Amino acid sequence: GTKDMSADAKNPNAKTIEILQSMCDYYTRINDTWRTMAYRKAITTLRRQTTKITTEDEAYRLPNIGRRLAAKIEEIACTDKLRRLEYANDEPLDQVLEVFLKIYDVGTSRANKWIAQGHRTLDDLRQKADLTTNQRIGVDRYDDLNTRIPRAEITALFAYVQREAARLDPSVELLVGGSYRRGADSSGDMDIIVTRKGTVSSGELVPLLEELVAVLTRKGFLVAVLAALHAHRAGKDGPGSKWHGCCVLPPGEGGGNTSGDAPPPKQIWRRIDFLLVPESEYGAALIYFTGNDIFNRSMRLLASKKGMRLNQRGLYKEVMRGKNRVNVTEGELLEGRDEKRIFQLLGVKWREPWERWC
Ligand code: DCP
Ligand code: MG
Ligand code: MN
Repeated sequence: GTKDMSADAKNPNAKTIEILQSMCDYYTRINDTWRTMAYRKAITTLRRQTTKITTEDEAYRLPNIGRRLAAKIEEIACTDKLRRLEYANDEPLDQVLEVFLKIYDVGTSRANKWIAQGHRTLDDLRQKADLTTNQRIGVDRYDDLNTRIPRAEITALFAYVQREAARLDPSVELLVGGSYRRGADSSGDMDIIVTRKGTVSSGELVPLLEELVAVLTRKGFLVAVLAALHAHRAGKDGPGSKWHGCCVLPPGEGGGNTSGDAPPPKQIWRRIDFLLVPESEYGAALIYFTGNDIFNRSMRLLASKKGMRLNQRGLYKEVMRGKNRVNVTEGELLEGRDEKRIFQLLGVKWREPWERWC
């Protein structure tokens, strides 16, 4: 690590490079060739920069710098040191990072900040960290929310929701999208798409979902709110078009063990998402919320190659307007409500949901 020392000293990222170099030396010592290479490449990239890189996003946009390394670069730039280094000889911090990253709604930057503050276990976080309401749920229900949901349980949970929804409004239509619709044996969460004939905006479904959430909460089915309807900004999806939370099947509904002397097993909290979709956008929303994400990306790419645009609301004809052909509107709507028709207009053979794994 002595090469280019004089040049590095003049580099705006000198301090960052120096610390990354010590990390690189450490990884060389413990024969972690993969990380050694990653650090070497990142250092080379930083040497070429003429401005100081201070944020994770900035670093991540550069060549050969991954998310984790980008977060480390931000940490160094902000604190002039890397906590990771202080523990490099005795703490398997990557394992801590792995644990923290599986907390609901926690990303690399948040997780690394906790590590930098000295937290090493979920108990540390529970007792000493400043957690948001959602992070606390994610920590307290860590095992639950990282346990996959068997298909049969989703079927049972959905039957419960559908029964209550039909009681409130017989004309509402519910469907489970996501990996369940793709035929998965188990899913990370349950994605319920809610629609009704004749609707043209998701707002029309908001009162119904508010009622449904209230009923399901009263009955003990919904046990936590992670994203409430009103918490969503009015954006492209329309105001309050989704609700995220947790649910369990109430005891006596096949959820708890009601026979025998043994205490009922503790219910596993399951992630549940409600997505409000007007009938006019149902087909496009079905494609989007069925996924998977790779399949969605390839459909969008195909659309753009054909001068069209696909999003979760519809398939549009691209209209280029204004200076520099900056596209100022969504373009002319070609199709929104019919899933099969969207495939047709894109000129691709229909694929059943279970054929959309990529
Ligand atoms: N989706 C997407 N891009 C994202 C996130 C989601 O296109 N970044 C779409 C495709 C997904 C669907 O939304 O299939 C539902 O998102 P989930 O995160 O619930 O993913 P899945 O249901 O596919 O998988 P899991 O079993 O983990 O829930
Ligand atoms: Mg899902
Ligand atoms: Mn989901």
